[in-house]
Amino acid sequence: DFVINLLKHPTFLDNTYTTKFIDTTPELFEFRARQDRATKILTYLADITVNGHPETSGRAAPPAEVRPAVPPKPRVSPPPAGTRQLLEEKGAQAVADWVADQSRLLMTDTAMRDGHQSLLATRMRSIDMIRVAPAYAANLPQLFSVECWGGATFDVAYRFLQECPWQRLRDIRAAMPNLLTQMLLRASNGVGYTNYPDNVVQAFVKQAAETGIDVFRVFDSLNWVENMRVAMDSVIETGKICEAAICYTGDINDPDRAKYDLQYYVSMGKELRDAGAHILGLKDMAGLLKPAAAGKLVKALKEEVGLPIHFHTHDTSGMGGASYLAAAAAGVDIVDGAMDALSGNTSQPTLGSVVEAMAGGERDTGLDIGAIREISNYWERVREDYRAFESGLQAPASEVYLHEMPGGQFTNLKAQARSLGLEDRWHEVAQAYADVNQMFGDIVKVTPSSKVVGDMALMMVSQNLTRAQVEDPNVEVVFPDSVIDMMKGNLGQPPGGWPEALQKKVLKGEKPMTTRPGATMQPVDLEAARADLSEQLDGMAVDDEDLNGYLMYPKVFLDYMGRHRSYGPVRTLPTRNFFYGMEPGDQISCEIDPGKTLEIRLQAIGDTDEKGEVKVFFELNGQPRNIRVPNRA
Ligand code: BTN
Ligand code: 3PY
Ligand code: ZN
Repeated sequence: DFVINLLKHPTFLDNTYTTKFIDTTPELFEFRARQDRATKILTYLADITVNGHPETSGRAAPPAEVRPAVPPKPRVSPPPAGTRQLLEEKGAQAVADWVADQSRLLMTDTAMRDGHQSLLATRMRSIDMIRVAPAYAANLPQLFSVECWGGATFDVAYRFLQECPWQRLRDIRAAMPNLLTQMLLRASNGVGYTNYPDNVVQAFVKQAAETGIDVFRVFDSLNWVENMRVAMDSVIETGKICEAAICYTGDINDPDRAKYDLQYYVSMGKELRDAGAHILGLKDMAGLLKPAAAGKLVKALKEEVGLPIHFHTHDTSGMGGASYLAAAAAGVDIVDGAMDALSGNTSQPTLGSVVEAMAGGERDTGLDIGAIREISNYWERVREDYRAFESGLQAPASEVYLHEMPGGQFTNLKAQARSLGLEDRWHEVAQAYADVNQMFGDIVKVTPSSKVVGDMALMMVSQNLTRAQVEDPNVEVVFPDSVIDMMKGNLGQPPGGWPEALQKKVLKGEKPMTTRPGATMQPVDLEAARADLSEQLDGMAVDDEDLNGYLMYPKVFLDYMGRHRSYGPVRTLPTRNFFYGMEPGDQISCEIDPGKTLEIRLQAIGDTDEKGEVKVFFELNGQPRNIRVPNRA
């Protein structure tokens, strides 16, 4: 009967009902009183304390001594006007025009998205971002944007961090009211790994804009512009900024890679401009755009396409900063850096160092290097808590020009190789990745096409298969599902199509699709999906954010909701305690609602009883509370 209760609730009646109601309107859950959320959090803490967290056990642990991560103080309040005010007051085209007018080199910080996606397996929790966001807003109002959402962060939040990605966005948005928030959108693949029906992509973009995204970087994993239009049109319709991206692969200065030459990129840029892009993204996801080529490409795109250019690279080779300098000299408008402590190697070039390199020159960024250092010092401390997710990569390497793996995939694939017992054959995996790319016809490799190439490469190394054997019609090969799916045309079409002989072998005679997958996929009945989801959640009301989470990742979302019922708002726990629980004598606080804080102290851990359970003794806001959990350790 809480449904009736809900319908009469004032926030529902006046239509402001857009937030997570379990967390923000607990009075609706009188039958599970406030105290109950505290019990849930204590249950989680007790469980992790006794059994460890499945994601961190067996991995390197953070330093034993806990130094609190203190975010820098905002120097002014409220924060000065920034790019966001321009968007709000004058619209997306005005922002693009303003960008084109600047002589400064504009910058985006990627620490909250690509930085940790590329260095820490995407595991950074919202609380660590939200705490520092006010310092970004007050102390770095000259930033073009803050990339803080999309890509792999969406499903990792639900799947591994037990938190709602929409809530993360809402909180970051509120903490940085003057800065443009930016996301990475995989066009028809949404924030997933396969094409979705058009109306699912449209609904997702609308919701992301509503919850707080200002700049959408849209790309297609095969550079198929046809497959980007639905997402681009949806972004444009919301009034937000459509940054359509060219994914860079190959080498425009290498005559052996003529498929992706200067002309290829210039014509793609023109197609994206004609499709309505406000800004042209140059997305160098693997960090292959060498300095001389970067200068040449930026110059050509500026002259022939005419849009402002936003260049994104990864520093896997160690050459990323040099490419930025060359691009800046050639007139690039915006570049992506990561705050120093989350930069370098497979992440973005070092933001502070780019700022220093430009300082005092014609293209001085105007950013305060002192403010950058303070924020970076905060990230440096935060990063320690995520030691379990460090890749162990020791140095940049020119090998990236051989394998061409995206920065966001590199460490992931390495971990996958390790789990298959192939760790000491990593350089063979790298070679196989390059071979698979050639075998597939030399394609763009970025999520999800990069995952398909990775799956195939791992399979070849683990089964000791060569490219010649895979291509031989007389050698039987059991292809990974992702390869079959891609060859069927389910991710779209690469330039020049798929190699026919291989495609035939993979599909065993089945006819591939050559049209846009979304054009023939049935639209999802959104209200039926909402009703279906509600029923699976025992009649709980389903808002648009939850519905969109469910449409992207049905099972991941339902699993998240199931755990949410047992563990409550664990996103409010400090990261140390989320991953490692507590030690007797530890005291922490977590704010489960604005102004409502739980003070939690772990008193003692009991022995395991005859039922295999452990009693954990807490003090909650000064009152003793005992929780029993099974000992599974
Ligand atoms: C996951 O990895 O499934 C998400 C993290 C939450 C899982 C909880 S943590 C406490 C309990 N112990 C486990 O092994 N799983 C759950
Ligand atoms: C993603 O899609 O998550 C990426 O980072 C691609 O570069
Ligand atoms: Zn990237």
